[in-house]
Amino acid sequence: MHAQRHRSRPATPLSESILVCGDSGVSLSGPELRGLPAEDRTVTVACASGTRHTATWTGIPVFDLFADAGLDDETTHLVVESADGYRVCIDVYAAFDAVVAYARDGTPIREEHDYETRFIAPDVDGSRTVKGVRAVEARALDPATDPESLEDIFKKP
Ligand SMILES: Nc1nc2c(c(=O)[nH]1)N[C@H]1C(S)=C(S)[C@@H](COP(=O)(O)O)O[C@H]1N2
Ligand SMILES: [Mo]
Repeated sequence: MHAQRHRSRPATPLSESILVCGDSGVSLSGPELRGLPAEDRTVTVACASGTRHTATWTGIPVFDLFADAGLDDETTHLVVESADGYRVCIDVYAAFDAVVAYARDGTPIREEHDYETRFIAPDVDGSRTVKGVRAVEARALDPATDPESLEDIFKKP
């Protein structure tokens, strides 16, 4: 009987909301996020520091988050921010296949870490795969603006 407990896993609950800033600002609750259709992405997270691992992530395609907020045609970048202030700025083309993942190789991220979501994209450097996504903002950057000037990429102590 004990052995049957994990055979059918309930849908991953998500407790934290994500603020989506497009044409308007919309806060999507954990249950709302969990209700959106999910897709899988197999991605190698690789960083200059030497970190490298490959997994299949399950999550919501990032542009689907903008269904209610609305996404301007002029959008050039997505700014993705974590609760810890970690912030990245991603070219929309690089974000094309990005998901806000909540499971890694079938296991809810929360079961193994102190965060429950992660911005994951095949064409994005590992250092920009934000853990614990709190906000996603669409920006239309002037060509003279350096996207990195909007970032806050720091090493955890
Ligand atoms: N919120 C947040 N996300 C983060 C970081 C961070 O410090 N804070 N570090 C980044 C860096 S530099 C890397 S290499 C990867 C490490 O992910 P891993 O722990 O799964 O190897 O997470 C990225 N995402
Ligand atoms: Mo890193």
